[in-house]
Amino acid sequence: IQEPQLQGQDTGMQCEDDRTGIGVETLKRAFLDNLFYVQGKFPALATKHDYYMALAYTVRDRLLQRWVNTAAIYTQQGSRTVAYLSAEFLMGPHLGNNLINLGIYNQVQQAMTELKLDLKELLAKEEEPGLGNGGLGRLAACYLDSLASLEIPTLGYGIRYEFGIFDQLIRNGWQVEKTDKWLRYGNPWEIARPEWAVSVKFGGRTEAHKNAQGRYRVRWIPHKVVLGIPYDTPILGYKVNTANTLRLWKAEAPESFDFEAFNRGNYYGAVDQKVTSENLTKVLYPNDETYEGKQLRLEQQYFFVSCALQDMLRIMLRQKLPLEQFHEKFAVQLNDTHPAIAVAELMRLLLDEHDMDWEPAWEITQKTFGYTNHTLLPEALEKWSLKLFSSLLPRHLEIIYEINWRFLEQVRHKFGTDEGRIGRLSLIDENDGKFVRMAHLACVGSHKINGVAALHSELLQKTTLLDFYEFFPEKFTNITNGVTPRRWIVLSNPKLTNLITSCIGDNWIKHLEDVQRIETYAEDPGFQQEWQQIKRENKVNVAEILLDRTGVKVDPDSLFDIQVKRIHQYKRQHLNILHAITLYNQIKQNPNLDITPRTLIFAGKAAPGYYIAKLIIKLINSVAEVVNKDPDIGDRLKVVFLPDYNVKNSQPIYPAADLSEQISTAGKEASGTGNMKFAMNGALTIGTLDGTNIEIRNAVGAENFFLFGLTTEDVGALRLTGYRPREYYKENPQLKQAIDQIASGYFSHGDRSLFKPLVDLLLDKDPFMLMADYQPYIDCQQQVSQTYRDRDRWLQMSILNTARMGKFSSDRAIREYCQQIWKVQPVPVQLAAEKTGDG
Ligand code: GPK
Repeated sequence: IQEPQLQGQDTGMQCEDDRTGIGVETLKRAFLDNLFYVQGKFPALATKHDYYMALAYTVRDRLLQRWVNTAAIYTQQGSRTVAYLSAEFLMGPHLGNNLINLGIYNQVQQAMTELKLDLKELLAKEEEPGLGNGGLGRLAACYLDSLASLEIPTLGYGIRYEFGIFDQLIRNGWQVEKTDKWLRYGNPWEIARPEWAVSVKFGGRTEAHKNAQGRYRVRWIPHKVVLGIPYDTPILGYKVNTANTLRLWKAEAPESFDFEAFNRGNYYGAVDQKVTSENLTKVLYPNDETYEGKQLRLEQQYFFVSCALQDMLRIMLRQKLPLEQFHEKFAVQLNDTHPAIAVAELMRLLLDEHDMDWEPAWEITQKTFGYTNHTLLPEALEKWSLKLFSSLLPRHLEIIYEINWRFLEQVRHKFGTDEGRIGRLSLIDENDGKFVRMAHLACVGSHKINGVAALHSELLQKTTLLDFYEFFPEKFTNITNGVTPRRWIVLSNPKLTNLITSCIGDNWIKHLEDVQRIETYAEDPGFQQEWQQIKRENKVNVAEILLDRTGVKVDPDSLFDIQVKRIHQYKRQHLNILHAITLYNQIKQNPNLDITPRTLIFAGKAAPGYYIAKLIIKLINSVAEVVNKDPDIGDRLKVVFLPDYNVKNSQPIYPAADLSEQISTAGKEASGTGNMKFAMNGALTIGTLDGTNIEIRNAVGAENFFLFGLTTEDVGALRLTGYRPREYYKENPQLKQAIDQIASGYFSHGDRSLFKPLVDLLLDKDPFMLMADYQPYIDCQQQVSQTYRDRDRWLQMSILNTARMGKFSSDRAIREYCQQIWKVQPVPVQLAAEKTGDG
């Protein structure tokens, strides 16, 4: 397909192609060429952003060669393909990652240096596509990296939000949201494919008709139609030629202009339809783990799911595959229930648009889908009121009723008429008002259902999805999450990468289990010395960032104690703050106290409508203000809130951590993935027995993990026996002092009303049991401080953490999905040049 090209070194004899060559001279030439012909600038007038764009296009050219070849091979071979459906893809900046995966980071760095440019500065110019809220969206991004690296044919399907997750400013200690205009300066990583646009229907009514064989069929007469335009981004694997596709859909009006309205003299009316259609993909909903029953959100979900399934049908037709083979061509994964309407939509497409009968269509549908559940929190479980659902998707509601009717018949057949059980299993919730339960639709319509950590999968089966587990236990499985070592070690922590590679070679980057081989150096003084040096340099780097962004000066020799993640009550950032206040009080009471100096770093966004989460941000900043300016405290304690946590800002953070805070109430954090990023980079964890913390602790060894707090069972038992948070407060003077200070305005210039809602919540209800876990947490932190003073012991623990994190590579997770759920095989891609071996 692609003409053969020279790779590698420039030789005097032959000249590399400017679009594919990777020698330093070629890269420089290609870069200047792109500056001229793409940006229309010469160096004297070029801005940093122009240089970034020129470099992005230079890298893109090298991606395209692999992308086009990959597409050709998949088309030729009709390869079985994973379709990963996700409302969120939190990709992070593309440039650095593509340099790593192409294996040209060093050449490009040298090329830029020779042109008197700083690669780091150019990397910093990229606006990241923040098309996700947190863990769920970032997991999708890590999985795309692993799928490409493992050479698995994959299409990621999602929404091209014009505005991603808001930018966070901190004003007077409060979060302020600012629109994320990530597309403002253009996006060099995407290519629009208007030729593959599809139509998506909404609203209206249905009517019966007879098909050619005289069988009843249903026709949907919609109220409106919206166009879906695909925008494709190449996803290159690590040091392979596989470049898969992330296909994101933008909504447009079918006719960008309503000429009838225009001719009637209604210019504004003519443009109106365009505006309302485009609203569909305007903005990402910024709620993490709470659903909001908004019509626009349901429209977004249906829109991208319908686009994706129609696109898959188009691919099948082009490859001349019969629709009966849909489940053989595509393994479709539902990333949570956001795309669960796909179950009904595939049925509709097969039945109504392709004239299939119910039974074969239903068999294909069930064999096609897998469903990943990401949370047990009841407020996150999506349900749509029948009123809204039927007005927007009347045909889908009919199909869901039919699915439900047939399903409940089977339930009756297996368990007899147990009305309680039937009510609990029904796809329709009739408890107060009527709702469609999306998790139920996903369970019934999928052949596999998985949780994201061992504990989480167990709890799913024992609680949230117990009735489904009893009905079809064989559908249930666990796939513990993972993260990609390419972005989260190689790109984020180049110094550590070089040290590890200098000891054991670079095979660990593709096979993270191999990193275990550094264990032999865990007690080697020379290695420890280098390990410590790297951690210190990474901390100095973050200290500079903190000074620049917050004005707070921190000591790189203090213990960097870091909690970065979405702000949520169940994640308990406020427990961490109670520890900060406790340390502060201890120093104030004993000004000569010889404590281990600490820097507490926080970052994370709160959902704009989540009042208590926003108040927690205000509390962190208020405590920081008092602690940081108190001369009695000095360098022994600093508290910093780093604004605008996102993928880009997080990358320097993980490598700089000594201590990783993973302190959710047991049973509430499905998995966690930040916990993995920290431990891989040599941070020790202080954590509860929750989510993947349990598996991390098993892997690194209990002696290398700081465990505290209630277990899931304890939490349940305590709740049953009657939990009285105020008792803990009354009986614990340190805790009482800290809470009283918050209540009395000590951190709020005497304002007693500011934090009252938070204080009342903690003392009266304390739904996440901070009061019960406070003292065990404080005691465990004391252990941390003690251990940190034993430098050699700490270093050994840190090295062992990195060495034993092999299991938590997303490559392992994806191999499990491939074997247990998707039944897909790798399809290696060779470039034409490699196949023919000529120049
Ligand atoms: C789970 F349900 C959700 C959600 O709406 N958003 C989200 O980020 C997270 N998650 C879990 O909270 C994490 O524990 C988990 O690691 C992550 O999904 C990926 O599975």
